[in-house]
Amino acid sequence: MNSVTSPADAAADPSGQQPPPKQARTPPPRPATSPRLAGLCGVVATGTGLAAAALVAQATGPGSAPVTAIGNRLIDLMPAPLVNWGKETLGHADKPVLLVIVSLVALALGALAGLLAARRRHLGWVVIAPLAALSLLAASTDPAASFPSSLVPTLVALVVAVPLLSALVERAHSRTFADGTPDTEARRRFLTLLGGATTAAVVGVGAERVIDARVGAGSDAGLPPLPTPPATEAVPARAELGIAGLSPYVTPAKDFYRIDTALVVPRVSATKWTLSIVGQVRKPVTIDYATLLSRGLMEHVTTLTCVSNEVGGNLAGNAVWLGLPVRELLAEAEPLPGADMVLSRSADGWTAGTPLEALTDPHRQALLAVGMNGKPLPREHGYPVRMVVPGLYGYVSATKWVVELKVTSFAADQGYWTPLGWSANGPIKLASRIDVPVNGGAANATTVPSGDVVVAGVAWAQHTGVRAVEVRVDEGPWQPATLAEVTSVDTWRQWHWTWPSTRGRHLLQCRAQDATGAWQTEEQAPPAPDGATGLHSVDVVVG
Ligand SMILES: Nc1nc2c(c(=O)[nH]1)N[C@H]1C(S)=C(S)[C@@H](COP(=O)(O)O)O[C@H]1N2
Ligand SMILES: [Mo]
Repeated sequence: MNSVTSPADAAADPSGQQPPPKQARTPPPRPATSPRLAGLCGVVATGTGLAAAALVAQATGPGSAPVTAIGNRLIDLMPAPLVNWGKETLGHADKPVLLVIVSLVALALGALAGLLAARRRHLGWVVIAPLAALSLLAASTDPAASFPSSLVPTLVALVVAVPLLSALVERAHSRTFADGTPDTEARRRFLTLLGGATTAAVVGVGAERVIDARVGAGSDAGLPPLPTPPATEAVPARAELGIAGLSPYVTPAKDFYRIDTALVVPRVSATKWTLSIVGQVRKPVTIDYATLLSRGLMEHVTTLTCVSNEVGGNLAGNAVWLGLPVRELLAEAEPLPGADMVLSRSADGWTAGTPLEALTDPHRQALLAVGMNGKPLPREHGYPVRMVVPGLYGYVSATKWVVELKVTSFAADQGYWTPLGWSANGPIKLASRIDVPVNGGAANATTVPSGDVVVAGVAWAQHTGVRAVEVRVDEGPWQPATLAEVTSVDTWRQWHWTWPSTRGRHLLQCRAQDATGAWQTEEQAPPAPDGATGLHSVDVVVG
């Protein structure tokens, strides 16, 4: 039985016998390719492959592109302090920054694959195979993409990048004829391929960006128009003071702040959308978009606020939301005793934990919203359907692209941000802000002409209501501001005060009182874990 030996056994043959030299049959060694050129081949091949994959991912779901899929899984795996650090230091740039980092690492690994492939063609796989496996794994676990089509972009990347790398590396080494003259024709072919691939990659990425920006709300074929709600909430003219620089009472969708953890804005088709109410319920309910629209929708004006908003910050916005009260669907599902929370889940896997009683309360208009300011929700704000709950910070209530409501308990479940160090409960804190004069900061105080100066801003205490706002100058006595009207206690309230100013540098501050009589606290607290407090201050120079 010792006649069977594998090639590996033969190589390790302890007898020391060497296999006969094969020199005669192997072609003469290729001239060496410069490492720089080999690396460049790898970068171009990888870049072209990734661009092709990103384009294809426009059809299979944006979360299925290799870079996005890996980026999303990285966010999932990152420790909480790192996620929070990214959010705090980079703000909205955190996502582009992460995508750029993942892309650069992929291109760097592509360069390495190029170097290896230039030595021996199949060595490139040492880098490519694990990278592809990682991408396939990341895409297949993407909550927004459907398996197995989510694997297609990565496979496309391979089909493009691998032969391209071979072709580039094959042509990269400088050839010379027997008489020593360089083969300029071969060089030209190499450069043409390199340039062509680079151009294709750049055009591909550009096209992908254009398509991504174009495909938005309302693009679903056969989508029924939004119904005119029987119950509309007229915005009184006196809700809008019309002061230049003051936040408008109703925030246009394009100016509305945006917070989402997903690397790319999820694209959910309204015609395919369904919402399921599951968990601790007697009768699970599933509803589709057309049915949702056919129900008696209502309009309600609600001011959304982010828990991450700093004192004086602009992560708050007011909109007219059109939707179905969540309580109606919950009533049909019949929550079981013991349930005290609803975990709403987005198509991108994000979750929020909302107290059940806030959603079943007949006096709180918690909506499954389909419309924002008279139009279908923009994609960025949760198209086709999102939650809006008056009085609760967005992270515990305002799930965009919502697809599931799980009736559960705070003891059993947690929303996305809770294990990352944010409070399980997030009632919005009483706050007020000075919009005019603009806050230039202590080092760069706004200059206003002397005389009567209009000071104006907004104050909010959603679901309780704002009763009063006061302003003080240089920590002097508090002066009452005049309040504008509101549609309900669920929105912010504009206010203004005329300041008989004196020349020099001054500090303006405001504070609000809610409808229960409680005054906004002066005590400073950071946004984590349950919302910032403190007074908004603005430095001005009267000159
Ligand atoms: N799917 C999903 N929904 C989400 C979020 C998110 O990251 N993903 N962020 C929440 C947070 S923290 C806030 S403050 C609001 C913001 O809603 P907007 O982006 O429409 O202003 O959405 C909430 N809904
Ligand atoms: Mo938020």
